Amino acid sequence: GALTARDRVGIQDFVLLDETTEVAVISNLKKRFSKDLIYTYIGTLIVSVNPYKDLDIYSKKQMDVYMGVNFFELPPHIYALADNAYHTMLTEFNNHFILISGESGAGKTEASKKILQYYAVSCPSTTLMNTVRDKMLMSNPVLEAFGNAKTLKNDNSSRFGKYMDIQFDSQGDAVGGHILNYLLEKSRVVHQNHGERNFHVFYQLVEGGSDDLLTQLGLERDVQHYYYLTQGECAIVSSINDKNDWKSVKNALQVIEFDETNTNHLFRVVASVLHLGNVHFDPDSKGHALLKNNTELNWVSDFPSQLLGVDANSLKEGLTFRKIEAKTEQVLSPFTIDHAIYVRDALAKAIYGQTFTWLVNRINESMENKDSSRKTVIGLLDIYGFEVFYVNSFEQFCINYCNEKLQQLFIQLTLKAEQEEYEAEGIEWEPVQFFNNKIICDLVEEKHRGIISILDEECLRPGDATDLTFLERLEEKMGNHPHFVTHKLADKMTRKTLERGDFRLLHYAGEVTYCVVGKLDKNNDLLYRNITNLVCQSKNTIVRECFSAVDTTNKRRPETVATQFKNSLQKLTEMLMAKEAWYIRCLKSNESKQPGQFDEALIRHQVKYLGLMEHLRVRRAGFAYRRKYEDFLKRYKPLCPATWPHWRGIPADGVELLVQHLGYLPDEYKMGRTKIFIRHPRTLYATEDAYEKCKHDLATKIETCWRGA
Ligand code: AOV
Ligand code: MG
Repeated sequence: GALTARDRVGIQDFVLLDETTEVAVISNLKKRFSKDLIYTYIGTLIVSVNPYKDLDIYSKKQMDVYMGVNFFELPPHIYALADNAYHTMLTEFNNHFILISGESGAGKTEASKKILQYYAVSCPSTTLMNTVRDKMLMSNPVLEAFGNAKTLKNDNSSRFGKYMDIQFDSQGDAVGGHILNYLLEKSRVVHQNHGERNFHVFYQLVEGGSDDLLTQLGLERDVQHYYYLTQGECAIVSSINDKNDWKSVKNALQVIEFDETNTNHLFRVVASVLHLGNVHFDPDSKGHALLKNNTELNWVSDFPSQLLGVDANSLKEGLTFRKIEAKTEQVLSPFTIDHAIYVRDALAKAIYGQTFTWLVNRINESMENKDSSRKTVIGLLDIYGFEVFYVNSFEQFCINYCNEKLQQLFIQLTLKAEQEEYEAEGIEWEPVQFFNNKIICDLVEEKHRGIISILDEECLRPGDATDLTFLERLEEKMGNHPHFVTHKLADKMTRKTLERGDFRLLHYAGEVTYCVVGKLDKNNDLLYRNITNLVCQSKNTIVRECFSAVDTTNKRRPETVATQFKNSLQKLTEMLMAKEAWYIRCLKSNESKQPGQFDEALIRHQVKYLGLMEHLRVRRAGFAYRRKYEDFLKRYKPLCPATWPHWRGIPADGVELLVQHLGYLPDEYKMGRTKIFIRHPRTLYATEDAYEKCKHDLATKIETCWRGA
């Protein structure tokens, strides 16, 4: 017999599956993936599977197709979600956000870029606003150059969290933008694991910068020459064209109106980091650090280039001595080589990290809409995905904690939204059991008791606190927690041994072994005062601006990195809770970044931990399907003589007539205040099939008439 559309391309909306088993869900995903159909709905949520190849579904033509069209009438697409959010925003005049989640390499950043493009290209616009849109679009290549890097999981991995508001006026014009950035993985500036790179911008500059520019910055056109670029031993990556990317970045900087001075100073910061990395030390007779030579240091400081424009002797002193203020005099205490390297790296990380924040601020100024009329926003959240490496450190701890928080947000919002909808529509509901990861969030962030608190305590404890004493405290306090595993318990619980310096967390997305080495330092993130004072006087305006803002007179200890991060995530969560949420859940199709490969075990794991099955069950718990009366009527009115071609009464009455004509049984559906709720998907199925047949008959009839004429 003839294949129905359902057999050919799978089911567009999981809610309509006959059975809600994991097997059925995965087989549907697989069927669609093999046809390059990477998007599938669960209601209005989108599940996306990374195709690892360019699909011809993001053209202007495609955008036009999805403009203003009813959500369920076209094949699933992120444009449909973007458009639905946009029109809801316009009609209800409220704020929205799109939560894009999934593990590292699943396709979050690509999805967020495509949605931004959709708004920039397809919303109505005036010439004036075109420049704002261009700036919004062009913020991407710049921030990616400075904030993304090749990791083992993703050749273009986001190493910072990003939340971008797109602001719309009451006409629906995109009129401004604002970005919030979260914790950049600064340690990458000075160290990369095997198979990974530093941030893209360094390679772009060295490969793509003009001869003149490189001469001016004292750089050689050879990435292998730079210590900070070569630790991962993969400076050249086949999928990345640094030379071309450099051109895009330079062009983007112009669009976002960076003037010559700013651009120039920005490149100097980048170059000075490269030079700093090549400052090496030799031991003197007592084992104290001595600069190997002055060449690199001179480039960084005041001669001949003024990359940073600081006094060369002071910088040299700062890198090799600690100044201790005694009662009446200053004592210089010389560094060991390790200590000198540590201070050098701290300086490089600090100037790069501060410059990144400065960059975001400048971009925000350039996208700012100064008009005070009321605006609504659609926010795009694109953060670093859950990641597990061979060695996981402070950075992975923060990244995975962040993902834990977003999963919690998702759980709260989906449960909440569902409950509220039934309540608002006056319909009874029975809750579905979720694994609630709040227990893991608490384990990390709880006041006085969580891992971050214990880490902070150790950081603040004077005397003999070390990474290992931190681990001991953790084991004392967390030893019995179901999601915490120490090396003492590891064998019994999971039969996987743990090294002495490790602890393991059982995250919602899988277990991760964290190494405590360096945790205290990274959490403290301190720069010696003499170095801070030095960079405060930098002749490089960016650096001076960044560090003068850091208040050095304040004697109170600044908050630790983890605590700042925790607080910023708390603020983010509160801000998002006040908006209407839309979801894109990205799945990684395979670990080798290959097109056409659908790794079932990998997909199953993600379907599990992303809670897709539970989400599906919640959607179907009481009533699998709901549709606004108007929309339901608009689509299915040809199926009933009373409603075809027009229904002139109240939509709910029309729907009632329609479903009675179709023979819906009384317990198959409920009439809410604004929507019809349908219990079983098969009911809607039958209706949908009838609709298809009716459309087909109609088309045949028209064709026959036409032929006959
Ligand atoms: P991520 O943002 O989720 O990872 P990306 O969006 O950077 O992942 O996607 C990783 C790579 O997968 C991209 O560079 C593309 O090559 C490919 N890809 C993703 N989505 C698509 C798509 N829709 N069409 C074609 N190719 C795609 V991370 O930032 O690492 O958490 O930290
Ligand atoms: Mg990303």
